[in-house]
Amino acid sequence: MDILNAKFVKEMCDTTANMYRLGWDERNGGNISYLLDEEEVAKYLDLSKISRNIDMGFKADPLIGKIFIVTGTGKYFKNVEKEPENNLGIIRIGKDGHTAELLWGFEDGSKFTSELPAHLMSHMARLSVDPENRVIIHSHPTNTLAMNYIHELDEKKFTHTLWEMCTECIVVFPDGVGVLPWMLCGTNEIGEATAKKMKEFRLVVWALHGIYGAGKSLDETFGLIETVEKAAQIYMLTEATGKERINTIKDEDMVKLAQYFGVDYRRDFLNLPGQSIKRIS
Ligand code: 2HA
Ligand code: ZN
Repeated sequence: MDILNAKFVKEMCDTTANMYRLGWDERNGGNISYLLDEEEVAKYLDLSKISRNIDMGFKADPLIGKIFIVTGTGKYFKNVEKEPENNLGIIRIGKDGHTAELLWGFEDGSKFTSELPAHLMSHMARLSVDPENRVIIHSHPTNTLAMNYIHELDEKKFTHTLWEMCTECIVVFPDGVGVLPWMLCGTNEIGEATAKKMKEFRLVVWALHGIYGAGKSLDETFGLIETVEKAAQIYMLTEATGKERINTIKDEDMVKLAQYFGVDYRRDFLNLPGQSIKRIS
């Protein structure tokens, strides 16, 4: 079977194309990694054939034998749909824990995203708290980034403002948004810091750079980032009027939403008495 017809390749093409058209992933901005089911990949590829071994520069022992489809370094989301075989690659984490075995893709000689440490370390962190996690997406969504320049970069305050901007925000990301200070990207250090946040949050802002999202599917993860970006857009649009926001969703209303939809939200991110405990459960 032709791998270009595989659902996971098509989904990667669709997601990168959507993100590019939304203006979130200029030039080579953004990267995606998606943990695949070995049996599904075996329908398209001979898993004993390794086209290249590439050192990752860090250890990912808990992921040994796991297979990911990932975007390539220096590649443009704009071009993934046209040439998936050059812009995407399928890698398996080798037995030594630090080699990526290339099973397909990167046919022009390129390799996986420079943000592989942040991706794989985030996969390990999310899988340790949610065995169903499959996807990590990094992106540079415009309004989320703009908001970084004018809003305090405090996790509680940043999350609270986003929750206030759209009624459904607290339902979509009840665990809130983690925030990392500006750090050098592409390094193991930012990878480790991101993964630490990912134990608590499915969304992590990289200050003045972009955002990381984690989820069970490409759709779910994209939807998380899309919802943050929509809230940030409302924030930026209302800020730009120079007028005071005289109507806001109140903390009491957020509690009603969380209770009605049955979500386990960050109580300590609201400003209500008796809400200092982190979780309902
Ligand atoms: O891969 O977005 O953070 C390009 C980036 C790096
Ligand atoms: Zn980036």
